[in-house]
Amino acid sequence: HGLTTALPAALDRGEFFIEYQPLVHLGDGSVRGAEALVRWLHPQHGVLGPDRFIPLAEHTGLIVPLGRWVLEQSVRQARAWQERHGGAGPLRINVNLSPCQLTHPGLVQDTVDILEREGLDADALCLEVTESALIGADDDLLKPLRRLAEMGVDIALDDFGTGYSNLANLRRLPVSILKLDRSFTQGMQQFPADPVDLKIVEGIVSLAHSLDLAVTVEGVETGAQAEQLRILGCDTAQGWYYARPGPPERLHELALVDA
Ligand code: G
Ligand code: G
Ligand code: MN
Ligand code: NA
Repeated sequence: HGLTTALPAALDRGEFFIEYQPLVHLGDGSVRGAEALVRWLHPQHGVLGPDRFIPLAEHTGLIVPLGRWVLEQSVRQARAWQERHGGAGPLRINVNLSPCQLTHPGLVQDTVDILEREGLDADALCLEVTESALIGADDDLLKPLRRLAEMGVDIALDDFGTGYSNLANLRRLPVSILKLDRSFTQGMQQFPADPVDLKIVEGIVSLAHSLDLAVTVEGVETGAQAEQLRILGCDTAQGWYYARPGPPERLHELALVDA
C-alpha cells in the first residue's frame, strides 16, 4: 500500500498536523478545553483524516512515534493556551491513544517527560481510550493507565456505549470521564427527543455520576440537542454546533469570549 510506505517519511517531513475541537461546559457554555485530532497533509492526496492512516500506523508500529509526536504537540499547545489565557481558568487537552500505545512500555515515562518538558500540569491532560480497547483488559494493560491516573491525568472512555463492556466493569477501570458516543446525541435531534433514547442517556448519566465519572457528549450539532443533553445532566459537550475541528488559534477566539 502506497500510504503505508509513505508514513515514516511523512513524520520526518512534518506532513502531519493537528486540529483542535473545543470541549464546552454545558452548564455555562464556556470553553474548557479541546480534543486533538491528527491529520496528514499528503503531498499528492491532500488532507487525509485519521481514519485513512491511523489503522496503517497501528499495523506498522509507526503509531508509537506518531502518537508521541501528537502528545508533545498537543501538550505544548495547551501550555500556550494557558499562558495566553492567564487567570481565565486552565484549558484542558484531550489526546487519543491507540491500543498499541497502551501496550508500549514507554507510555508512562514518555508522558511524564513531555508534561515536564512542556511545563503542563498532569491534571490538564486527558487521554482518550476507546471502550473496545479496554474490554476484557487485564491488569497488565490497566497498570500504565492507573499510574497515569494517579499522577492526575484524566482517562476518558471514548465512544462509550458502542462496545459490549458491562457497566459493572467500569468500577475496575481507572477512568474518570465517559465520552458518550455520537449515536446517542443523534437520538436527541427532534424536540422532544425519542423517549427511549432519553431514558437510556438518563440512566447512563445517573450511573456515571454515582461512580464519580463526568459525562462528555460528542456530535452535538444543534442547540436543541445541547439543551436536552444539559437537562439530562451531561457535563461537557463537543460538536459542530460549537465548532468543527480547526487550527489552534480558533480556541483563543472562542475561549476569550467567556474570559
Ligand atoms: O474527527 P476525525 O475524523 O478526525 O476523527 C476520527 C477518529 O480518529 C477519532 O475518533 C479519533 O479517535 C481518531 N483520532 C484522531 N486523532 C488521533 C490520534 O492522534 N491518535 C489516535 N490513535 N486516534 C486519533
Ligand atoms: O475521538 P472520536 O472518534 O470521537 O473523534 C471525533 C470524530 O467525530 C471526528 O471525526 C470529528 O471530526 C467528528 N465530529 C466531531 N463533531 C461532530 C459532529 O458534531 N457531528 C458529526 N457527525 N461528527 C463530528
Ligand atoms: Mn476521541
Ligand atoms: Na469518540
